[in-house]
Amino acid sequence: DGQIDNQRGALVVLEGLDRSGKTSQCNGLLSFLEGLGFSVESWRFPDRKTGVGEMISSYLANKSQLDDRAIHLLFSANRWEKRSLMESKLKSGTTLIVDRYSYSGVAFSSAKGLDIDWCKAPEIGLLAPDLVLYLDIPPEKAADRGGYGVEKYEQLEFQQKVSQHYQILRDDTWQIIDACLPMEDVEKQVRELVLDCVTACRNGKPLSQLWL
Ligand code: NYM
Repeated sequence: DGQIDNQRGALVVLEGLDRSGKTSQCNGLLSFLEGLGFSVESWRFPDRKTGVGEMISSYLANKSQLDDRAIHLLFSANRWEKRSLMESKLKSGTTLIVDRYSYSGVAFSSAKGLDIDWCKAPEIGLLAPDLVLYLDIPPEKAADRGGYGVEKYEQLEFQQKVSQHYQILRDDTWQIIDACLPMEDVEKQVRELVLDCVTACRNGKPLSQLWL
């Protein structure tokens, strides 16, 4: 219809512990929405392809050491360097499916003991997701799923702390999905929630900013 130019895309974020199934769900959503004819892209943070992303990647691989606050700010900077592209994509009608965002940033860093408000501060002003799908899985179950890799943070005890810190960040954009259900059931719930969200955004739901 004639309004198509004004219809914005939705900012959909998937969050959850390592091994909660986020990446599979992101891939599934991308092809589902493409199949329905929507303009859609799948993004992830950290975006390891930028200069900042390379520093993050080296830190996660234990190839470099960084102060806890320094790495926190790099994760945040990695989102800031993509902010304007994110906004223009959304405004031109493209829906973004994003694997991790500011909630990972705050949950992982505050799980190390950093103050939560300090962790949130650099995220203020980034675009707020229209929908956060939290794939909820007990840390022990996530650990059973083929085990963790060798990157930093991929240990059960730390993931238990991250899980607790995620809970503090829940807000009304969150939908909690039981990630222990069979994958098809998770996928079905994810699709329904995302379709509703995409529709709301097309119908004029305004874009907002984080944590103001
Ligand atoms: N991570 C991710 C953070 O600590 N802060 C952040 O802001 C983001 C986006 O990086 N264990 C952590 C969570 C993961 C790790 O993510 C790499 P992935 O999704 O495994 O590439």
